[in-house]
Amino acid sequence: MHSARYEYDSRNGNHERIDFLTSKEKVPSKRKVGILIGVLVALLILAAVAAFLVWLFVFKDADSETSLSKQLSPSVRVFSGQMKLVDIPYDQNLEDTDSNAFEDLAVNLQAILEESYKKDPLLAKYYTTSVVTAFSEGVTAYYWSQFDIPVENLEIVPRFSEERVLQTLENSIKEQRSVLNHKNIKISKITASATDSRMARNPRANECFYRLEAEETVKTFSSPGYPTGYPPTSRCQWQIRASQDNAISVSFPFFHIEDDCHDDFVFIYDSLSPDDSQAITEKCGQRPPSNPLEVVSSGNIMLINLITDSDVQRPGFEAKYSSIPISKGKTCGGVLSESKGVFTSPLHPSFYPPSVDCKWTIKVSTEMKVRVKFTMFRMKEPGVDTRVCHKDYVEIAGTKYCGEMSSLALTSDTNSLDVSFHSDKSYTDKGFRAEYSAYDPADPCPNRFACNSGICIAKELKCDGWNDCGDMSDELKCQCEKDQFSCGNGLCKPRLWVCDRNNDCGDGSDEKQCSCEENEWRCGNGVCLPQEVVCDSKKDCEDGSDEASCKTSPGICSDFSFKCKNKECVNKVNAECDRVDDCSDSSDEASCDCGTRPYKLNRIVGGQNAELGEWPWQVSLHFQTNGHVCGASIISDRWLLSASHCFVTSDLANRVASNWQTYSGMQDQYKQDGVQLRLLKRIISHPDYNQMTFDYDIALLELSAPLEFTNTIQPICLPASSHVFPAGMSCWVTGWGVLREGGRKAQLLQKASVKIINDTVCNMVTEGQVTSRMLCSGFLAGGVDACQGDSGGPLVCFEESGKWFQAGIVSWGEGCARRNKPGVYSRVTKLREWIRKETGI
Ligand code: 4AZ
Repeated sequence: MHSARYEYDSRNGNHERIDFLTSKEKVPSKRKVGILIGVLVALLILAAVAAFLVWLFVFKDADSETSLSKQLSPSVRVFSGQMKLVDIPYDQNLEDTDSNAFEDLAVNLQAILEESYKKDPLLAKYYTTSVVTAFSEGVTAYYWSQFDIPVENLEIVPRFSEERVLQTLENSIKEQRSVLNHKNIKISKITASATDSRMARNPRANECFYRLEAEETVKTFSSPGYPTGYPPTSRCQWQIRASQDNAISVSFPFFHIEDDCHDDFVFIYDSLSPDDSQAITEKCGQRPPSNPLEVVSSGNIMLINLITDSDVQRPGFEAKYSSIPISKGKTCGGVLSESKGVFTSPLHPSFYPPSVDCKWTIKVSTEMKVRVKFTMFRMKEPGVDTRVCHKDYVEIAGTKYCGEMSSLALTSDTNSLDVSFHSDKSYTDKGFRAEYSAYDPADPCPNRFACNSGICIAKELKCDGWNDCGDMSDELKCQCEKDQFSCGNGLCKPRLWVCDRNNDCGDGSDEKQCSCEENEWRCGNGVCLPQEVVCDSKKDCEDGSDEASCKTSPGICSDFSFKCKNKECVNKVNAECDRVDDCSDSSDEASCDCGTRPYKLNRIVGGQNAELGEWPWQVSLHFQTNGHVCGASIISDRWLLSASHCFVTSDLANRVASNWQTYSGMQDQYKQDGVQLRLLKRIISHPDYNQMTFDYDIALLELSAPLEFTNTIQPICLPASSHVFPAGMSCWVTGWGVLREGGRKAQLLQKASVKIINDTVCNMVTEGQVTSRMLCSGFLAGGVDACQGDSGGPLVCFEESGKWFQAGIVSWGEGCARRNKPGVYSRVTKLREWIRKETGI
């Protein structure tokens, strides 16, 4: 650095004079400089204060206005559709976007579109461009048009309606037909739908744009970057064509796109333009191999779009495509005259094609009637009122059915029944599978009870307090038995459920005449306490029910508080992993990578076979060469949770870790795909496990090598010891245990929905054999339960947070699925601290 002024005069190239100050000159100026600096600093401060005040009162508001307008962005409105051209011979070259034929016709049509928009002042003002993207036989041209509305005119966006655009185009076509038009091009029909601007692509730009020819032999294509991951801002399009009289079938054996459809999605059209009125489906998320996406077009064209906008990279998809005769997707219906059989929507379980109508006439012998039961029914379409079903539907006896239905069974009035199926031009789905049978009206359900809905159920299920028919007909006109309560609405419910604070009758009558006064609280065990005991952060009821559902009592620690890592207490029900930071150190939201299933699953009606990936924490424990013996659950990549009674038996070999094999990711005992075998390093049985009473029936299994989490292998969330699983909550138990008492073990993983049973009731029905380390779950009516071989497996409950938590471990019960003998489970919340102590989890 120089200590003198040194400047260069660029004009004359001479150096200016350099003055070195002598030390003598410097001394007297020191005070002067000091004063000068002081004055300067004071002035600067004054100026800064003034500037701040001026900004505060004059510019600040204006400034925030400009920053607001900065947040707004111009609106891009895109409409797409197709036009039918008259008197133009179809030239194969039109399929090639680089050909002159394509270019000529496209340019002319684009000009016609532009001229049409000019006839509407609003559209004319903001019109930017039109692009013809394809032609197909007919001749049909596919196009999109774009309008850009600047920030200052955003208020007019709502006026850019589909109707306005379509009306303008239709009027213009009419006029042109009567007068002369561009190069004698006649347009007979035009459509226009509002379209996501991300799907408006120029095929000549060629970037991630593919033209495919579907043939009889199956070919494949995949998303960019598959399987490593697609780029974060992909705008890809696949135009698929097949020869005349053929339709296009596309299936996705692998499909894994981001879960949030706003960011990333695949949109499939029964057209060559992204025209919503001809959408087949929009999908995102991940699909298991058992539920692949399979779509079929109605004609010989299809458009597939992949739009990605999220930073989270997913593998993408692999697709197989081929042509199938159009008739294949439309052959359906006919006369069914066997005494029983099955029929399905076209191409089921693939999506049915758009624009199909079928009618089945089921005809059985004259003295019989027809029963139809849908074992799967899914005809969902966005924006459809399922009471009206104005789009796709199944029609039986004048009633239309659509949407997703878990149970649909119908009977005929005569020996014949017509079933019609209709799919319109847009959105298709998996359709249905139906079983029909002939029945004798004099004895519709031999040795069984006939529901009004037409189905037959076991006689014992009549008047048992449960809606087994699905239409309540098995619970009406019941003579309640001695051990049953007669509800106001005519239902019978077990007496034990009266005053258990669950509205079991449905009309509240079982909870009405409970003995507590109005200003009193009734504990789960029937004891009445003053209302003030509720949420006072003290456990007043024996079962803690007075504190179980309190929102907050800040700072106070009780047995019902969630304890943060920093020892803070949160008095909120089930605070852990609910996506809200309740602890100041966020420890309630730490370790929450659990309890989710990556696969989007099929929902098949009825049947208790679990699907692959439905219970990804379920483990099968095999002992020596005996095959499956017990269940377990994954709680981390190194630890499994199971029941002590699987290991602590009279046979000491059961306690030896090396005698066991653990299979994770399994669904079918005979299939090894995606299954991870791990041996055990250590078995830790609870030291207080009691072989007589099954108290503390819990064991931790340390794996010899860590698991690799996949779509079918995931840990379950362990509840905090303060977690509440209220009585009446529906949870699920899973396992390969025997299908009935003394029966065979299951080959496929089974699932059963069971309800958490009130502790008092649990204690009564087990004659006092349950300890506080146990809970009951199931149905007092019987029929659904865990059984031998399910032991050690998990009882899991889905929480509002969107995660699954393990409430219990299958432990014991008197027989299986017996009336008034629910399953007994080890209560995980009570054993939570022991798990933490042993594993650090
Ligand atoms: C068992 O033997 C067993 N009904 C497991 C569960 C139940 C009964 C028996 C519950 O492993």
